[in-house]
Amino acid sequence: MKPQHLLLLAPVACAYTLQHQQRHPTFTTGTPINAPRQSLSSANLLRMDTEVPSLDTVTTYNLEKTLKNIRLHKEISLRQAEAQHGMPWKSSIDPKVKDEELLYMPFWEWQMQFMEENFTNLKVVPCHNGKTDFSYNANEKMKARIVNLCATSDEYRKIRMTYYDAGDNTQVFNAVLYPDAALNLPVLGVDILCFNRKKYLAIVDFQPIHDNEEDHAAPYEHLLKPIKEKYDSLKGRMSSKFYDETQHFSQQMLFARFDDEEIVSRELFPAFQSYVKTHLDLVRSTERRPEDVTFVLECQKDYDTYSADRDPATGLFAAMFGAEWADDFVHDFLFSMSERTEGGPPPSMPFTGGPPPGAAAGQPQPPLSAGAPQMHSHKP
Ligand code: BLA
Repeated sequence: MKPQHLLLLAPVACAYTLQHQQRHPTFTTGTPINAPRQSLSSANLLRMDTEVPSLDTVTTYNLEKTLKNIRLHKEISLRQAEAQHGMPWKSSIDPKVKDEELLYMPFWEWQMQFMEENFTNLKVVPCHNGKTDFSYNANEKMKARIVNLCATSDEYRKIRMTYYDAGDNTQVFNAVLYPDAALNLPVLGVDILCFNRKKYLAIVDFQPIHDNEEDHAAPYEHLLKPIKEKYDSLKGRMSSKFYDETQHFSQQMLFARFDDEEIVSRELFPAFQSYVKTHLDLVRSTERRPEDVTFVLECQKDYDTYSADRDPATGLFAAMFGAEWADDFVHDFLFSMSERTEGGPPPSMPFTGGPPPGAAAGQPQPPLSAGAPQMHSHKP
């Protein structure tokens, strides 16, 4: 989270900031503690957007927790936030699509219901970076639209969900759940895509925040193994085109490229449900260690930076919604603790989506956009 994320919550953020500044005079850019009152003006708050470096992760975490407990706005429920953009949609933005228009909407709907029924103190968080509202975007001409929801609960520091609908061309459901930072546990990641109604890609994983499983608060791969064993079509291996399978991916990742849509309802949906439930069980059964917060946040931040640098979707979003929106979306919404590469190139790779034939389970498989130039150069 960057200072600009707090702009929506400006009055309280500011009050808290000033109070905090008095205790920790080095907190911001060196503004004198007894700076004139004009530092409270909205003009100054907006200047924070460009002039103040990112808050440190622990300060941000504490700030978020404080803000969470203060009723600033009229709080809206998860269902109200969902309904703001007419979700769950019943038909595609592309009128040409006929059957099963929104292939992955049942994933969204089930997760919403599961969260409502099982998460404690579930609250909506604005999808905003102070400049752009990321909750919805559309390219009417290209017949593509995206909807995003962000929330928090006692169990999860950040929950985000995305549905991308571009008719038969592309359907995506993407979600990440970050455990509360007092829990040194893997992040739950979901990326499920369909291209041209022919090629399907699915990844669901407890994404490690450390190189070794044993460095987490509890081992977890043994919980996933019996689930994965039941689903033969989800035992594939990712390529090395975008990510490194040894970093932030577990041995028990569900991974599949396939061309038979039946697999979605027969295997992927129940497997996804089991992984989500098992993740919540893990979160619930793990003891909180407040002394781990700083460390865990740093690890989640590394995960964000790694993911933002490599996210193949940046090209897709740049093509549909413009390079600037895409870059901000990736760094300020999807992976909001990520550090941007200084002077890095703006996202420009057009998304090709040209699907390869399916490959056998257990073998690394080429990406759908094989041959396209890599988007982001990795940070040094
Ligand atoms: C691959 N994910 C991809 C690709 C796209 C997306 C376009 C490349 C497809 C290809 O050409 O083969 C799409 N990623 C998205 C979208 C969003 C996004 C639309 O973040 C955001 C809304 N990706 C994740 C998460 C995981 C993940 C949380 O965002 C982990 C579960 C995994 N996506 C993942 C992997 C690949 C991938 C591992 C590469 C597969 C491969 O190289 O074989």
